[in-house]
Amino acid sequence: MENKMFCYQCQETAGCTGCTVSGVCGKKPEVALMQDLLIYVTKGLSAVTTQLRKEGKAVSEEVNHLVSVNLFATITNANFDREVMVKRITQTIEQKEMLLSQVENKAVLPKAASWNSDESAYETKAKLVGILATKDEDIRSLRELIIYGIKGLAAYTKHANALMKDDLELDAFMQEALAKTLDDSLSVDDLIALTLETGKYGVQGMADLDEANTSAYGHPELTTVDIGVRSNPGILISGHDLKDLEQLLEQTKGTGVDVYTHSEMLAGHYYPFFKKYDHFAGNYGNAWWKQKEEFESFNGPILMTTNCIVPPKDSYKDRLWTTGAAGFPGCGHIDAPYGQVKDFTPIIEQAKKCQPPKEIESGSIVGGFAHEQVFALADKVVDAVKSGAIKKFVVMAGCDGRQKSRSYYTEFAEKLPKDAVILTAGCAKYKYNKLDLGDIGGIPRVLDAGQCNDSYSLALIALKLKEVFGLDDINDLPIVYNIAWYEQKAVIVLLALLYLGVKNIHLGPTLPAFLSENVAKVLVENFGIAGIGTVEDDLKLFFGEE
Ligand code: SF4
Ligand code: SF3
Repeated sequence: MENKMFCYQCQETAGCTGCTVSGVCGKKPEVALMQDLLIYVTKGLSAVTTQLRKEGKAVSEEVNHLVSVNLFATITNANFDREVMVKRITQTIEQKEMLLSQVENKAVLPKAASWNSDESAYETKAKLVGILATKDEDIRSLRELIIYGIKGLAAYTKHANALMKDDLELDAFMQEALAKTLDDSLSVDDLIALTLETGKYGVQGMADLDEANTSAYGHPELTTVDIGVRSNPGILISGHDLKDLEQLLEQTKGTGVDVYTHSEMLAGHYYPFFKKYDHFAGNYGNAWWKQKEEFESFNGPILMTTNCIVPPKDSYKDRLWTTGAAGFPGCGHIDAPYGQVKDFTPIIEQAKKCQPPKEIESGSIVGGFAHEQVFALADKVVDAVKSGAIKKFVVMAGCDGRQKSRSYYTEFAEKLPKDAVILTAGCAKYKYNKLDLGDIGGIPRVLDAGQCNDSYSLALIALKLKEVFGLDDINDLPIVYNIAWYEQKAVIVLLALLYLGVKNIHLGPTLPAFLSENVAKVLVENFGIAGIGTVEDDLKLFFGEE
């Protein structure tokens, strides 16, 4: 039977091989097809911009933003709206045509750079340019690994762009790498080299975002976040975009509406800037995949600033709003041109008519251990390592997901030796951040740096420890890596860690379906990448017999 679609970009892909009938995430074939075509035309545009740069011509920020938002919109659970994809395809072709006319040497361009058609041909074309259009399994695997890394990177770039930070070198790289995924002359070795280069730019992109976030909002600091509720109506803000959080908090001031964070937006509480808002109430709920129950009981509007949206139930669909690259058909979408203020009035007005959130949890969680906060505690941490009070750090960053097998991470955290400290970032932490794991001489046993992009902080912390202990190799540190992945942002985090020389990363709950046997072998042989086993076996592996 002919596939209706083919997508294997996330960890929950059907049968751990690929979604072919409909997405496990809820993505319909008609959306998947338009996403395939959007990626194709974005590659075409990228080939044109890359050639223009080679010819010494400038490419505008507007075009760079178009490319990164196109990529972002195709990340797992970011945007389910076919019409949005169609509009972006048309816009991308138009932009590409304009730029194509400026290219002197058109002969070097790939076919995608000249493809131009109206909407009536989109579907037919989409069926020809999806993932399976690359026949060689290893080339396909590497191309997709690079593309997924760049999708993750594009999301981070978009957040930095929202804070008016643009990195032209990074944009040029992303576009050049995308164009290279169309180049049939590149060998497996060339693409492996490009994969590592993508990791290098992954570090740069996360550093850019860190700089954008911290210069706008200060350095994250140790913070206790309430997980209960107050008595006012509330708005729940989810996703990763801190600029959206700022604008929402500003606009809800004095309205009698509280603002709560959800999932990855929890990290907003860690930044000093946001502490001045009295109505910034706390964090509601858990990681993305529990939203069907938690959005129901929240009672008020929910603003999704990025992935991860779960197709909403009718009971709260009218309360689900999107902005930026996120979208869901039938849900309200609020946006503004780059650099301008979004008007969240409709959401605030809706909130005023809603019941306050229903309490589902109470108490608090602690976080804010990004690089500066950990550096401030460096003496304490180093002493604890030297005295043997802390024997090992376990990096458990990454994503959470709905598969039952992910209870591994809760159990792993619970059964860790008591002298081990977890370093985390991303929504993976919801598997263990509400357990009472205690502290070691005042250092909490779960140090949460923030969002998945704040894995950058974890890398800086590792580099700092390497310096303090006078080591030559980052792998000589008492740090083990047991990372959970779900979507493409985790792919760029992984590639960034590989670029930094980190070896023996364990990746779970399953290895990516998009790694062919040979590509997986390269990762295993050169970087010691491995999957996970049982909790008991992995504890033995990481800590030996205690
Ligand atoms: Fe399937 Fe994941 Fe693709 Fe959704 S994003 S269609 S679940 S592979
Ligand atoms: Fe989570 Fe979607 Fe990846 Fe940013 S919010 S880590 S899954």
